[in-house]
Amino acid sequence: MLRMTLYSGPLSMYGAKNEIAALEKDLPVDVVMVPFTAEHRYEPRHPEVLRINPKRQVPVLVHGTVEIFDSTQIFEYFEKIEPAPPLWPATPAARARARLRELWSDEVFFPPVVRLMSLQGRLTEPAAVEAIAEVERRYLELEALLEHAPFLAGEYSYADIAFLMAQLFAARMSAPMTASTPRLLAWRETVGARPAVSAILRRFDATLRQLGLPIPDFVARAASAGHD
Ligand SMILES: N[C@@H](CCC(=O)N[C@@H](CS)C(=O)NCC(=O)O)C(=O)O
Repeated sequence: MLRMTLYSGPLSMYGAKNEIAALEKDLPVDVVMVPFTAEHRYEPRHPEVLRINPKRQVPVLVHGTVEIFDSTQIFEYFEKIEPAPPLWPATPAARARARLRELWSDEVFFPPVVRLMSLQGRLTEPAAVEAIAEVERRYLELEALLEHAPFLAGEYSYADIAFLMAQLFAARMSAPMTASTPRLLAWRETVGARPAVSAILRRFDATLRQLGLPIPDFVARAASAGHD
């Protein structure tokens, strides 16, 4: 298969979703890390990102003449060009549920985490307290879901990859999962132990360390497990 280029960022949650999926499917992907600093964030934007994505965001994928953006669109492309191992369930109903759960992660779970990004250091303010409470309610929803299945949508799928990354950012933003959701904690251990996932967690550990940013404990554990 022709090699492809994935433009991602060292701390891009959405790019990391695609990096994990590429590793799971052993796809011939070269990852290009766009410039990112704590001070200037994604400025200056990578020229290929500016050319291909009108939203000026990573991830962006180039595969021959195919140029696409958005992590979920890239998941769909990966699944078509390399169906094995499958990362969407087989039946239409199960697949629809998994797709919805993947969307839920980015568009329902994540918005309060985004709000928390500008509220760090002001966590006792009502807006922050409400955002953390909303994240905690979402964790409880998933805890109930995991009573019936080991993964978020039946078998391990893109839905698990998306939520693994989203909850990592929630943990970084002072809204971590806790002992009140034991099934969810066990789910994270299982997903985090997958080679494709732990490779990316180790990368996050190194980047956070380099930038002098706090490292969620499960990320540090995954990194130290990789060095045993
Ligand atoms: N829905 C998009 C979100 C992409 C996104 O928010 N990317 C972030 C990095 S994780 C970014 O490029 N942010 C810079 C910006 O929005 O200016 C996806 O799933 O790819």
